[in-house]
Amino acid sequence: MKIYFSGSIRGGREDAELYAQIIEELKQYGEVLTEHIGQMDLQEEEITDEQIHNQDMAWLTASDIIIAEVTVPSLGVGYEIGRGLEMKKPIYCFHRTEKTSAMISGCKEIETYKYDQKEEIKALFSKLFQEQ
Ligand code: 6IA
Repeated sequence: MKIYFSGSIRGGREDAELYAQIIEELKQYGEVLTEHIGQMDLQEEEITDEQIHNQDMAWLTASDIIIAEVTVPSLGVGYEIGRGLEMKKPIYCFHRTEKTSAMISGCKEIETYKYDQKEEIKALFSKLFQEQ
């Protein structure tokens, strides 16, 4: 199972540590293609935006499932969700805020969950990966 985890980078890194914990949790269910999203010390200089886009699109295409933490609003995460939908990938979005964008929670093809504690997200992963 190839998992594409999506989380904010230039949209804001306040949840980076949480992303790292989510990625660790996801690793028991498959290969996480986007482990760098949890890195605390991202060095962006050595790679162009075009290379980032093309590499991420290749990983998105190769993935079996997309998991996005959408609490911190990010253009890139929204873009990946939209492109993933076009590719008919199963998409699961998680947020801690009361609401997320209506374009995410209002889309029938996306499963959106509100959670408070990271233990809840672990239980949700266990359930959703059993269904895959
Ligand atoms: O608009 P944002 O930057 O917040 O978009 C975040 C999303 O876009 C993430 O889910 C990533 O998949 C993707 N993304 C944005 N920037 C990068 C990136 N930067 N590397 C990989 N994916 C990215 C360079 C960091 C690298 C040198 C470790």
